[in-house]
Amino acid sequence: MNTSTVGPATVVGLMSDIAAVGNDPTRGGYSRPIYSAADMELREWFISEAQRRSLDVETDRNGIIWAWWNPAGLPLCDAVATGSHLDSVPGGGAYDGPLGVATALIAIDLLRARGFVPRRPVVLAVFPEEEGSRYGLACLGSQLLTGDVDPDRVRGLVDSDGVTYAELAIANGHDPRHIGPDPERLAGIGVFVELHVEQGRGLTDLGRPVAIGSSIIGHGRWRLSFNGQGNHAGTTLMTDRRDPMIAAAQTVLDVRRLAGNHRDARATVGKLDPIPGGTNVIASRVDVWLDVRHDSDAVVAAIVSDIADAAHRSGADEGCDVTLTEASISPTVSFDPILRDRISRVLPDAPILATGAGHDAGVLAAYLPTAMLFVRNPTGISHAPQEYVEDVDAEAGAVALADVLQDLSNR
Ligand code: HGY
Ligand code: MN
Ligand code: MN
Repeated sequence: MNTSTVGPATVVGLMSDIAAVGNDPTRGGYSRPIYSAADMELREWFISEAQRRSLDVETDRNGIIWAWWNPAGLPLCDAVATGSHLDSVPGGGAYDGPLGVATALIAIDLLRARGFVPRRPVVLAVFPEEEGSRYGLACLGSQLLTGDVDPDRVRGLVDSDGVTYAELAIANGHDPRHIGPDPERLAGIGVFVELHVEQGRGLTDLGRPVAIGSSIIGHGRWRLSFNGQGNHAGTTLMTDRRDPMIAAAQTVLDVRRLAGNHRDARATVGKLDPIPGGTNVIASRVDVWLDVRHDSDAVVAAIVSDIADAAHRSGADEGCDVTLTEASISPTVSFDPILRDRISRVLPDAPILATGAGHDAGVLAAYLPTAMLFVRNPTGISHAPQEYVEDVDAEAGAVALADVLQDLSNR
């Protein structure tokens, strides 16, 4: 509940209301995986804030929360949608996701204060598991909605504790048998605009508070598994080892080297999991998660192929076998140019910026006109506690989103 009792609600006020939810004392920042206590608390927070605003709130079979503002009682079609996600990466920043959700709520307040009555229904959406932190599949909720991911595959996804998505869904009141494409709901959305903290320094360098998105570079996630021979750290001579950690370590270095062969490519190993993971134990297996991005999908494929070849060579040198599994892949997305230009007319001072970060908007863009707004992040850092938005820019984002929603829902 917005604790600021004086004056109208603000983005800063809403963000401060959730500032203590999901703090991660070990990693710093926030850890809010799907359906964790923190995620559930944020979902409840959103629902109560939406209900306080007399929005009609529902949670669909994919766990997406929809909050309708439809004061004219119009048919729920050709809706103007906005929103984002509430889940986070491990140790993530405060703004990645929640800024777009909080700003959407305040944009409705601003439109009401203007006395504006939309001539299209407006709906706020909160998509679950955008980060894919628990099940490794980015934009899980929006991909279920669109049918971009197989529901059977999702039901069987297993988290690091061995909990399947189906078990988690049941534990949180959702029937996993019903997850999957929702063409009717998708057809009811006419346009989607996602506001998000900028995950870079573009706006800081340009000295502007808000930008319009042009595109999302292609990106994918893979898991490399190096299988060797587990053994005793003290009784196994160095010449008698098949140590997957050696091959994995060499591959991490090769990832950096091979990405450097392509201008503007990004390749990252942010997660490495030795099994069993004992200090005095030679690992039997090491899993390495790879994130590769580039605005050419062919370059992404080429880099992954080069990394896989290098990994197999390093594995062979160490007597280990190597498997590569694709977890998710998203092609480069260009947002609808007509919508982008229309929004640019509404926000003439907003520069047009590409992003290297994936978003639910990137999934929906294949099905309906979609746009993004970015809000300045002075540090340019994201997926880390140093992610930041100045108060004045947070409120500027709400005014910009309100202006865009007013233009789009005024017919
Ligand atoms: O990984 C991404 O680009 C996004 O933050 N999920
Ligand atoms: Mn993110
Ligand atoms: Mn995000």
